[in-house]
Amino acid sequence: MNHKILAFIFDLDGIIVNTTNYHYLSWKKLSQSFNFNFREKDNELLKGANRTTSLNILLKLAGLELTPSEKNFLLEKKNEIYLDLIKHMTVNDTLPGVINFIEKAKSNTLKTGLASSSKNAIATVRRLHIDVLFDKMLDANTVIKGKPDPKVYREIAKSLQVETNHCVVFEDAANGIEAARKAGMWVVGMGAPEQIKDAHMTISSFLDVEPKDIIDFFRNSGL
Ligand code: B16
Ligand code: MG
Repeated sequence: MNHKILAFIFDLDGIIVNTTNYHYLSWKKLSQSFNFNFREKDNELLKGANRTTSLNILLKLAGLELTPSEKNFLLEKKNEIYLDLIKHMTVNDTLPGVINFIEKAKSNTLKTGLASSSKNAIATVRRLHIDVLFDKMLDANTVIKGKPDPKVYREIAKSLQVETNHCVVFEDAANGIEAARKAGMWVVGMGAPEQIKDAHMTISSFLDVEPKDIIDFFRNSGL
C-alpha cells in the first residue's frame, strides 16, 4: 500500500522533552511518604498513562487502598514535586535534534500536532517557547482519558483536519503506541526497546533521521 503522510503528531514526555525521569523521581519521592519503594523498572508501567491512572497503578503495587480525597491529596502532591523538579527546564532540555526535525517537517508542508497525557504539556511547551512548532496541541486538560485510550490521537487528527491514516505519531511509550494504533495512525517509536516494540518503525534519535525518510518509509513499506 502507498500511504500518503500529511501530518506528524508528537507525544511530549520522552519525545520532545526529557521529563520521563522527573516523573519517575516525583512518584518515587511521593511513595516514600507511604513507605513504598517504587523501583525504576515498575515506572515502565506508568509511561504514557495519565496522572490518575499512574497513581492507581502505584497504589496497587504498594498494596494500598485509599479514599478519593486521600488520592486527590497525593495527586496534587505528586504534581507539586514534579513542577518543582522541572522549574529550571529550558529549551536546552529538549531531545537532540527534535526541534530542527519539527521545523523541517513544517517546511515540508506537513501539519504538526502535540498530543499528550500530561496536564502540564501545553504549559510546558509554552514555557519553552516551542508552542510555535505545533499547528494544534491537545493535553490531558482537554482529553481526560489518557493513553492507551485513542481519544487524544483521534481528536488531534480532527483538529488538524487530517484523516488518522495520513498521520504519523512519534511515541516513546507502549501506552501511547497502543493509543495511536487504535486511532488508526502510523507510529514511529523512539526509546526503550521493550516500550516501542509495537511501533511500525523505530528510530534511535531525531539526529539520524529527516522527515522525508519517515514519509518515504510509509510510502514504500508495504504495510
Ligand atoms: P502529568 P506523554 C505522560 O505524558 C507521561 O508519559 C506520563 O509519565 C505522565 O504520568 C503523564 O503524562 C501525566 O503527566 O502528571 O503532568 O499530568 O508521554 O503522553 O506526553
Ligand atoms: Mg511519552
